[in-house]
Amino acid sequence: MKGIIIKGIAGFYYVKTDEKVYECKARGKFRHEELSPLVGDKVEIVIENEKGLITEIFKRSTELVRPAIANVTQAIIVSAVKNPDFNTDLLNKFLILCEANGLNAIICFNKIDLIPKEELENKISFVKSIGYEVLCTKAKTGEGIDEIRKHLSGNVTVLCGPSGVGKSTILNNILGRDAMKTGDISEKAKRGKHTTRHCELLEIEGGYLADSPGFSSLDVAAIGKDDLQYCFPEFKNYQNECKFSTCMHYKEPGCQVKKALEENRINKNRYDFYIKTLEEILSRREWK
Ligand SMILES: Nc1nc2c(ncn2[C@@H]2O[C@H](COP(=O)(O)OP(=O)(O)OP(=O)(O)O)[C@@H](O)[C@H]2O)c(=O)[nH]1
Ligand SMILES: [Mg+2]
Ligand SMILES: [Zn+2]
Repeated sequence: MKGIIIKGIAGFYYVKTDEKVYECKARGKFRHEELSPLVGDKVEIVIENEKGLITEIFKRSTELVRPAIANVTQAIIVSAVKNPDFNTDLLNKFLILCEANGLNAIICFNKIDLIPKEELENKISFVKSIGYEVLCTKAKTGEGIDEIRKHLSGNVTVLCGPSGVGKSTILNNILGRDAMKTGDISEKAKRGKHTTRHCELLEIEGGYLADSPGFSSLDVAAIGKDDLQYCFPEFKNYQNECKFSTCMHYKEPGCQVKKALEENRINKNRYDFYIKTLEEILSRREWK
């Protein structure tokens, strides 16, 4: 029987088939192959004595490490505009990972009740200048949730972002029921308390939507130095026009990306982040 893993907890995987959801274990061979089943995996299962066993994991179209989920087509990156504070570096890193995986990325600013309108407008124009779609929500009251719903049909979407930004609140609002537990953020540090501990796929609007645990760091070092520039969609109009075809838009002369930066057609924060990440990648690996 074929199915999709919708949840994994403590060594058990919940596999949805056309018939029903089966609690399954994974066959030992995966451990030897260092392949762990992920939520979102399409799998083959067999049922023996009422117990399910995953016997095969089909090839993944995408694979994220954080959150650990396979085969998603789209990520909604949830950022609270305040409480916890907006983290631009983390957003930039996650966008790189989305691009590297070929995922459609949408940015959702939540808790818009907590900052003045002008401040929100600044944040929105930053994201729009990169070229991504922005949605604004006040998940607590349901404001903006319909906009998110419109993007779900036919997609496998993951809600991701730091702890406490309101991912589970958004999901519950979309579903119209309390499917996931939500948690307060700490009064003092204004940080989330890592309420959600696992990824879980839920069927909605002819697609799937996954909640995921909040993360506080991301690693983009696995991306190749030559691939990094293609994770910045706003470079696209310039990167093939540089003097050198191998230009990394770093210290090379005749660079059109740097020219676009000087003329404010590329956001400085983003370019600086590109260079910072490139230097990190270069220093961590020996390129021969
Ligand atoms: N002021 C305000 N608070 C909100 C809003 N949306 C969610 N919250 C609150 O933010 C807190 C954290 O919400 P969660 O949905 O648990 O956050 P999460 O992103 O799922 O966090 P983790 O599961 O820890 O990763 C809760 O107290 C929510 O009530 C909003 O639009 N405005
Ligand atoms: Mg949560
Ligand atoms: Zn260049």
